[in-house]
Amino acid sequence: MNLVYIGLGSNMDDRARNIRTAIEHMRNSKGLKVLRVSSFYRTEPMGYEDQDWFLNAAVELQTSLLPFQVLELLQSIEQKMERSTPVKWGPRNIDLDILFFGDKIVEEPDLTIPHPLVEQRRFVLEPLVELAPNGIHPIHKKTFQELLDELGNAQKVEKIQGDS
Ligand code: PH2
Ligand code: MG
Ligand code: MG
Repeated sequence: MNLVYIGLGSNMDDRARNIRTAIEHMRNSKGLKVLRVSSFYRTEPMGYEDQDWFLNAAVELQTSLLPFQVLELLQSIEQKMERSTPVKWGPRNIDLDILFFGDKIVEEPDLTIPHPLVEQRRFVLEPLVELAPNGIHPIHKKTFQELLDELGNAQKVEKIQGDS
């Protein structure tokens, strides 16, 4: 069994609904057990700025599947939701990324775990720290809380109260 953290993001259509639908699909996926869901956060777009703000969240799940099997499940959920991504880092109705997979380190052409940009992204770290402040980054050997403290709050991220 591994504890796995998934990052969810959406900045098209009904963003909260898209995130809730993706979580429902995860709950219905054989082999994934959704344990906890973070609050939802309104976040400034990063990488490609000329687009709407995102809604981001994180999910903690338990699984005995392999990283590539979880990746496949997440991709099939994105496909079911007719994910559209015309532009790299551009607008998308749903994005599901594996952030951490227990303390596993995976470096394959199609899959990098931990997610290589975690420590640069407040929109990932805020929801993650809400779920697991003492979680450890297996490469940097720092807690998620420490990564967030080091990153600071230059990127705008607002927790949505009472709406997850
Ligand atoms: N996802 C990206 C690029 N930029 N910015 C925010 N705020 N939230 C995201 O989920 C996001 C992004 C590519 O996946
Ligand atoms: Mg992403
Ligand atoms: Mg992705």
